Amino acid sequence: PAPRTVLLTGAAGGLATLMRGLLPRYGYELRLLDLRPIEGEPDAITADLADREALRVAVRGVDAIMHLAGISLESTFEKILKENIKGTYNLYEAAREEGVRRIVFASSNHAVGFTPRPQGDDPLIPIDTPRRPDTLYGLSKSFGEDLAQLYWDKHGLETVSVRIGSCFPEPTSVRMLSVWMSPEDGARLFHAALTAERVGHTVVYGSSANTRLWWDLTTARALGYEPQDDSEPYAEKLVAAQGELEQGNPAHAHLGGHFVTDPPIWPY
Ligand code: NAI
Ligand code: 15L
Repeated sequence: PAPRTVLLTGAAGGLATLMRGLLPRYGYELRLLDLRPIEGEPDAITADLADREALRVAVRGVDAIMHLAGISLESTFEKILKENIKGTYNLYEAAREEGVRRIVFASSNHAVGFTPRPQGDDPLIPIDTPRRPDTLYGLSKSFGEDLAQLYWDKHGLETVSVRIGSCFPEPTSVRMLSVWMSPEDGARLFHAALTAERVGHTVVYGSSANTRLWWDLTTARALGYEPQDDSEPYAEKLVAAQGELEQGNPAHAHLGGHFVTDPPIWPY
């Protein structure tokens, strides 16, 4: 049966707020969880991923989990360890203990961010390209993907790991013309990830059908995802303001963009 009740972690965040507006039209009942209270959502669960007992109660009886909670940019190792590594582990343990069958994990392009971007006639980056995190943040997403694989192999808990590009209402940089996922396509992809049959652990890139796309959407399409949007209408304005990506500029030469060259955040 198609999942209906979905626990959305990180529900106060930017991406989850977009999805809270779009997913109900696919028939989902969303149970919300975040560290922060959510205005206008008195039933939302205010809990920390560190609280194992609260997580067990939160996941009890849901058909699936969309795991978006965590730190969404580079941070210190201590914070990444607590929120993204231990937090994701705690959620998987709660899901295993309560018999939840599927998780959709918000991975990130930064798990492979040090991969050189395709230029000219280069082929699109395949989903099985070796992981090359560009940050401790990207490393934590790499951990999440491996955790998902372990829980599938050992416990039969399914995951779709979505290496999201940039899911915002509009692309705001020339790089984003390649990696953008429109919110509507995001909802399409999450819906496909929640409903496709027998996914085991499937890893997909999350983006729209951009003219300047850098990576291969085959595994996402195999879930039934059919992207409808393309960032190209935004290109003229963005390129006029920022110029095309420069060859030989390391911040322009990799999938992860400036995450590759940003200085580490200390204490590393
Ligand atoms: P965000 O930072 O706006 O939202 C994250 C939410 O998680 C926040 O509301 C925060 O309070 C919550 N959170 C953090 N630690 C928590 C904890 N210990 N317990 C409970 N809640 C906690 O980030 P955004 O942009 O909404 O991203 C959502 C997820 O998608 C993140 O995991 C991010 O890494 C991933 N992602 C997002 C992309 C995007 O384009 N927005 C791109 C790639 C990945
Ligand atoms: C991410 O993983 C971040 O969570 C998001 O805020 C954007 O920076 C995105 O990647 C990106 O690569 O643009």
